[in-house]
Amino acid sequence: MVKWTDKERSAVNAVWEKIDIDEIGQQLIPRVLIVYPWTERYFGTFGDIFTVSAVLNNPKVAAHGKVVLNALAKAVKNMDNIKATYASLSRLHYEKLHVDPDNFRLLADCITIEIACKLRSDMDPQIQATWRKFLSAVVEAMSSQYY
Ligand code: HNI
Repeated sequence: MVKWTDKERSAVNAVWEKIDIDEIGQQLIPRVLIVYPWTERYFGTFGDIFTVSAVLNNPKVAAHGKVVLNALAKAVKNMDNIKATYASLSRLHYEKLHVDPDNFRLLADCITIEIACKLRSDMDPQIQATWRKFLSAVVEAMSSQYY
């Protein structure tokens, strides 16, 4: 289990409080699909995501980031239990969605970039270090049910 200091807990919560899930959610999956275009293969049910403008105008793509961020909110609320919090979600991504777990880190990087664009100088190196530790725990938990 990942251990957190009080300072780390408050840093993660402070970052999270500055996040508008609707705003960042809309931008998140477009960024993933544009920066890492091979991730398109997992979103076959989302319709046209074959060009940058199609990705940017696809309502399912825009909506899905909010789903992911709402799941991330659960990790913020359960920092001592991230692995258990994501056990069934990890299983879903492994067994049903067949998402290669390497992609979790790529998504995590996109989350960090989106948040850094928003926080600007508030995302100082120490905050980034703690945020990275938090997202690493999320990535590890999302990968935990892969066999
Ligand atoms: Ni992910 C569905 C959370 C990474 C592809 N994903 C979900 C759902 C949640 C979720 C919540 C909705 C589940 C349900 O309907 O019961 N996904 C997360 C989280 C991460 C993550 C917290 C990592 C931090 N997912 C990824 C990655 C990919 C991905 C990296 C592919 C590149 N996810 C999907 C797909 C679906 C999905 C595809 C199904 C979408 C749909 O609506 O059909």
